[in-house]
Amino acid sequence: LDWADYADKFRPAITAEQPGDGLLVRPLQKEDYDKGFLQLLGQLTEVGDISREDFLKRYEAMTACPSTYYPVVVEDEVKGQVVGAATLVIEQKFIHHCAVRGRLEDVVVSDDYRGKQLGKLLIAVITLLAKRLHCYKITLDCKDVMIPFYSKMGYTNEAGRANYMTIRY
Ligand code: 16G
Repeated sequence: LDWADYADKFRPAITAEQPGDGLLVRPLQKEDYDKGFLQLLGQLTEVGDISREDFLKRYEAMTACPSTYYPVVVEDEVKGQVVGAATLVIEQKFIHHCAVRGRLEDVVVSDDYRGKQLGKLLIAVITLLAKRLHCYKITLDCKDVMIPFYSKMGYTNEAGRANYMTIRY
């Protein structure tokens, strides 16, 4: 799997380097607290009222885990706003010869930026990053309505062997 495998999925063609006019794909940074990152996550699920201090503490805690959290954002540099985000989490395993695996988490694109292929771009970037970091697999969980979208990006429902089960607290 490499970038060429995604080429036919983007019309017009966009890449991580050229995601569209005024847009930039980059890692999350501390300043994103003031660029609407948490408000964007609020379009995915409940976020809550997070103070700057709490945000920075969590950011530092993630950074302190080397090679584990890879939060990626799309910024509209004209507006100085984060308009898309997705995170790769790497989990260390004993199985598969002490392998690592990836999880694609917290994918969200702002309502106002629909139709710019940014969701697809984030999926491609994270999926290829996981491969480059030697993950033996990457998984995600999502709502039923999102299954066609992730299927188009190469994710499959491994029926019978990979059900997603939950306990909520
Ligand atoms: C979706 C997300 C997951 C996120 C969860 C939050 C993707 C691929 N999946 O399942 O990462 O953490 O929603 O929903 O982005 P929750 O608040 O119900 O846990």
